[in-house]
Amino acid sequence: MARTYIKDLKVGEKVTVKGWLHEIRGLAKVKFLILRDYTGIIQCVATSDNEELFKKVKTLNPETVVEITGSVVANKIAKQGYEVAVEDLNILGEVSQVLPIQVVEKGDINTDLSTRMDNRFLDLRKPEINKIFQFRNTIYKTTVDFFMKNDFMNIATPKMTSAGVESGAEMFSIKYFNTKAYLSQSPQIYKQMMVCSGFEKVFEIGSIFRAENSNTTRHVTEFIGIDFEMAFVTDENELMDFTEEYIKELVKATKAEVKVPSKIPRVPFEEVRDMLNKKGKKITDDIDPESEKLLGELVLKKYKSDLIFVTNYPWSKRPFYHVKNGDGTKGFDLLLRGVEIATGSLREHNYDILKKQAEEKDVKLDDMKDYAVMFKCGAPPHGGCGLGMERITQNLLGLDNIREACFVPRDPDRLTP
Ligand code: AMO
Repeated sequence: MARTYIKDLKVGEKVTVKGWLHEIRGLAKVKFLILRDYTGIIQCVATSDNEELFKKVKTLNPETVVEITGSVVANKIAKQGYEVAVEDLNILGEVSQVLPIQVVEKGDINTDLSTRMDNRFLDLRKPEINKIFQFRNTIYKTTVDFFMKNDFMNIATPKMTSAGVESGAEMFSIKYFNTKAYLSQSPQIYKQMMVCSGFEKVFEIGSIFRAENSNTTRHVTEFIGIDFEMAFVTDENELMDFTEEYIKELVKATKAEVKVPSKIPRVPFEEVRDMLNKKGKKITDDIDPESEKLLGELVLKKYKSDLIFVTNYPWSKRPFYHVKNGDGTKGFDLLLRGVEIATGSLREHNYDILKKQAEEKDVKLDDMKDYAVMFKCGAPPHGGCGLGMERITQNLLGLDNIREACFVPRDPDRLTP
């Protein structure tokens, strides 16, 4: 018999449902098998009237994978108002050892994060954890739809590279035949290359690797970057307008509880520094995580917004490829409740200026031949932005730790499972 998904059950039908035994409850003569598939949860009832079946049911353990055939019958007491009266049951996947963690915990999840991540495939079976990834899936779909509808070309850039351009973001080295390569710390070079290749508007959703030995609630060593780059942009406000439109679509599609004003405030770094200094947080040329948190609170109070663009960061803290703007750059960070979720800028496309800026940062542009040549063969003015999928998921949902938003996280202490 063809399988019916739990979400499609209708009273009066004879069905075969398949899934995991979420819970087994029962009395001497009746057993309630709570079955879970990826569309929902349903109560299935087996009674001792069918002796052979009941004998089998009594041996079952939670998380066994089964196939149940029966009739969907109305029952006011059941959660959905109906249940499946079990007529036949087959075991498709046995549970033959003690589960390392429970899928159903009494009350809130109280298994510690590290044990949960050690047993992530079981942890992900928890309906409340599964929901995080349904949410993330909505972000993914909205992102693809948004860029496609705006005529962006989806690009795929190499993740094994010979060099990077993100100063401060350390790289993992790998053996590449007889030479050394690095895992990509950003598609920066290649998204600029694709713009210079004439695609004009490009985006990528791809893996990014950062060898940052920092154990925080917002850093992982591998994450999914949402990167875009656009040609013929001459003003960083255009980039912020576009980023803002994208974020608004995400908030709308996910129904995230985030305060977004009609226009997200754009506040120069200097003003932000003053706001924080007034509150006793002495910052000079960068905002530390503690100050970012306070900033989130100040912004909410002052602008009634959970989001803020901080513009014109000091040049000393920005990469060489940003367009300079006095002592700062024509770039921005987007902060959500104080946590950075995006960085973007206009890119310097004049070769001579770019070379000089690179020198200021001790970067030898001409050693990066494949990058440098693009600015001598007709590079359009351009700019772009990079966002972190897990940071967005974490902070739109208000999750304590970024690892909760990774299917299988990687951090300095975790290379398994
Ligand atoms: P940046 O280095 O700021 O900019 O990275 C862009 C965004 O990626 C996310 N992110 C991270 N997420 C999880 N763990 C990490 N260790 C981590 N590091 C960064 C953040 C961040 O805002 N090339 C530029 C982007 C550009 O200018 O287009 C870049 O890589 O959400």
